[in-house]
Amino acid sequence: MRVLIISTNRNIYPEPVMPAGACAVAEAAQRYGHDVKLLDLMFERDPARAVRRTVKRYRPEATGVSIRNIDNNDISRPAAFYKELKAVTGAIRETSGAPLIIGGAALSVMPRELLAETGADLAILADGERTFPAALEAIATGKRPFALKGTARMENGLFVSVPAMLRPSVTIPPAYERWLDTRRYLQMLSTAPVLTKIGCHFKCVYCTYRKLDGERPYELMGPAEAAGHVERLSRTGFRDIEFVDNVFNSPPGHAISICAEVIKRKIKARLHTIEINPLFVSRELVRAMEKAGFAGVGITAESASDKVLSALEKGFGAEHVIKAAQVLRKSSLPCLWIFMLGGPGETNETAAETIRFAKKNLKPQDAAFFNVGVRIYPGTGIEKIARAEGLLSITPGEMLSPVFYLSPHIHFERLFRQLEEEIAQNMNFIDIRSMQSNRLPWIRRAFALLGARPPLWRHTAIIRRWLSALGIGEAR
Ligand code: B12
Ligand code: SF4
Repeated sequence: MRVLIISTNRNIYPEPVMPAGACAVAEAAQRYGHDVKLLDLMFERDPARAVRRTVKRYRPEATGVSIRNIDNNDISRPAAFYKELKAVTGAIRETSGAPLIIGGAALSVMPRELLAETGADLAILADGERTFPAALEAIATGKRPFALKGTARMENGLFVSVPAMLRPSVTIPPAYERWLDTRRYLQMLSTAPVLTKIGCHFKCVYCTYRKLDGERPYELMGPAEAAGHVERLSRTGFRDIEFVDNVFNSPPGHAISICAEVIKRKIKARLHTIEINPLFVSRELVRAMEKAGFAGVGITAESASDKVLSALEKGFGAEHVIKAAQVLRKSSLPCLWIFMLGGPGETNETAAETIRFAKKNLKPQDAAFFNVGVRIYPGTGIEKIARAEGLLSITPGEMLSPVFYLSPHIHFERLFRQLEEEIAQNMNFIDIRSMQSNRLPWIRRAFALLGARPPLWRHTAIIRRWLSALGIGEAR
């Protein structure tokens, strides 16, 4: 069958991310013997036109649409990416009568709403590498793919889903260069994604990952296989490789054994992860990550206040955050400390505690990112809290448009003022406005041309000083 996969993500903030899921699904369909084409809309000027042109030329017998982001989780300048979908699915419908199937990380967060929004025939929940080829098989043999496990559809305006019973397999990193114009991504300092597990044992109150990965134990890729993928990618021109696991260091032995395998094979790659949990930061892990070649790690602390961490149900407390900082201070790993202010239990005092922690504990080569407000998605614990506190009254169906939790115990103007002052005084502090700044794309290109390597946040202080010196203010 001729199968067209369209990756709809066009968001270039904080960096354009290679569509790992869309490529993996394309590669899986090809393994099952289909003729597959992938249209990546990331750098297309006119996405609807590109879709129409490709569909007319390729005449797909089935089209898969990959949806990564619903919105940008930015309370100050929310971007509702889901609104761009209708133009894409409309262009497909205008030019093709073939079945339209949707999938992707965003879809698994709000399948009902995205099915309604796109008018697709079928949605594939979570793992696409087995279910998508199974759906294609059903279509090719004239069967209706609706009974397949792990799918959903709208029937007479009602949402009907068949829960997944299959244990999903950990995604094999695709050969990105076969599917994408990877040069464009590398010019913007993007990294090549590798997934080494599914699942997370934490239960953070705002998290959607359980909806994506379900309630199940970890599904781990063996260290030799994971290191083998890193080696292959590094040999095919991807020097910067990012582990996109929910939490890279959980279970901790998994991360350490992958590092050990990378060290054993002497793989010359620069490794990255944005998800290190403070609870499992140990000397052993940090030493292994240094030796394996990690160029930068994100520490998802969220807060340094016990009260807030407990309300967020993070599964660790301020003592673990402090202990992680002590261990990391003795290492050479550059860290991006990630904080989320304004969640349940937050007050101006607890926010000040977190900012004080960052000022005291960051190494000179570290940066701190402060986000304010927590995006509420249907089915999460924070949705329940917001409803119980009378802060949320809209229906789940209306929650595609970004809606945020803001603690009723905090004076927000005061918080924003304080954050503004701290950012002005600490050149390695940033907030979401820096991550979404329209200067960021050209800063990325300029740094790439100057030979800089990811992660860009390592250069936060330099960038901010340059922007000030050039008289164009902060990275906003
Ligand atoms: C790592 C990660 C990042 C890294 C990416 C690094 C990199 N080099 O790729 C960074 C930190 C940069 C990042 C940034 C952002 N992220 Co992010 N990220 C993730 C994370 C943890 C993993 C994504 C990943 O690569 N998974 C591995 C791939 C293989 O899985 P997949 O894409 O889901 O694909 C599978 C299925 O979805 C399905 N599938 C995919 N496509 C298709 C197509 C078809 C046709 C079918 C049938 C199936 C199918 O099959 C695939 C294989 O099984 C997810 C959470 C998660 N667990 O998914 C959030 C997640 C994707 N991110 C999210 C968001 C919001 C963002 C940001 C907007 C945040 C921000 N404010 O900046 C940005 C957007 C960046 C951009 N330019 O688009 C959301 C998106 C949904 C939403 N809430 O809108 C998620 C789901 C987290 C969440 N809060 O729920 N992110
Ligand atoms: S650690 Fe991350 S993936 Fe796991 S529940 Fe918390 S937010 Fe979700």
